[in-house]
Amino acid sequence: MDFENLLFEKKNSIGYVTVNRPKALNALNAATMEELRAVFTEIKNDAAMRVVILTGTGEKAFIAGADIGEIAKLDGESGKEFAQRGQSVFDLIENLDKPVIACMNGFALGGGCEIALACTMRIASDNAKFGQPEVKLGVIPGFGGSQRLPRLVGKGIANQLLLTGEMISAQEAHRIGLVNEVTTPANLIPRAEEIATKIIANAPLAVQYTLEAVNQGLEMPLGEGLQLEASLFGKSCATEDKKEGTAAFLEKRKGEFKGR
Ligand code: CO8
Repeated sequence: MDFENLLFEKKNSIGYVTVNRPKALNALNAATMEELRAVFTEIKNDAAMRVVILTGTGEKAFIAGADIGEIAKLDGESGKEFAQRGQSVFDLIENLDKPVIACMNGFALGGGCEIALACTMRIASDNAKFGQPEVKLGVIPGFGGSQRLPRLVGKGIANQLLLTGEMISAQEAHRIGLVNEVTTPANLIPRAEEIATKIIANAPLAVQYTLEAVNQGLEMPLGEGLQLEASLFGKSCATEDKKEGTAAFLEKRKGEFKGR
């Protein structure tokens, strides 16, 4: 599939998705959002792709937000519709059944921070900057920021970021738990590949069920979440890979997983 605003590559079971609108600091216009929907749908349906690395072209920006030129034209009705359409793309990323690692290599603002919040984990280069500056434009986050940010960093810190619109450094983002790790720009993709390789060595269905347990469980009261965990644990016990994984341990060898 060819894209105008994305680069897409597959290598060693990893899908590399790069938002590629450097002239607009990789801002997400409607066309890019639809391309993201298409590429993540393709990745979801491709069992050979196990982990996704999402980043932005260049060293200045991961994604500097939704395209402000397009936001300027929205009215009440089209704004709601635009937000819902964008949210459905980010929901697809969050519920892909495969880990998506956001590699934040520069400005991650507004919709750029929100897409990363929908990813499974976030790694930042030490020059990255984060923020939800929507209030400075007279709007609020529309791609999940008001919901996912407080769930990740807590209500008080999220409120401060959402209400001031201030940018924070990668170090501060790490301190508040917005990003998992901070590294140098040169090490950003290699570090994500290291994490991806570790995940890919594990049993594919166990990885998928773990994502389901965490994503769905966080939406439930603890008791229901524990029931969900027990039933997914049961499903994992019924897999060939569980036989292989436990046998490999007992036989002191490395497990060879088949995703069955
Ligand atoms: N949209 C469109 N164009 C952008 C955007 C953007 N978000 N960000 C940067 N650009 C463009 C600039 O207009 C400029 O274009 P040109 O060269 O043609 O003038 C080019 O990228 C380079 O940017 P700057 O010259 O501004 O670069 P600086 O280094 O001076 O500043 C900043 C970098 C600080 C990142 C600055 O560009 C900036 O503040 N950008 C906007 C950041 C922002 O406010 N993002 C949030 C947008 S709102 C949002 O994401 C809401 C998401 C939910 C929407 C829900 C829909 C209903």
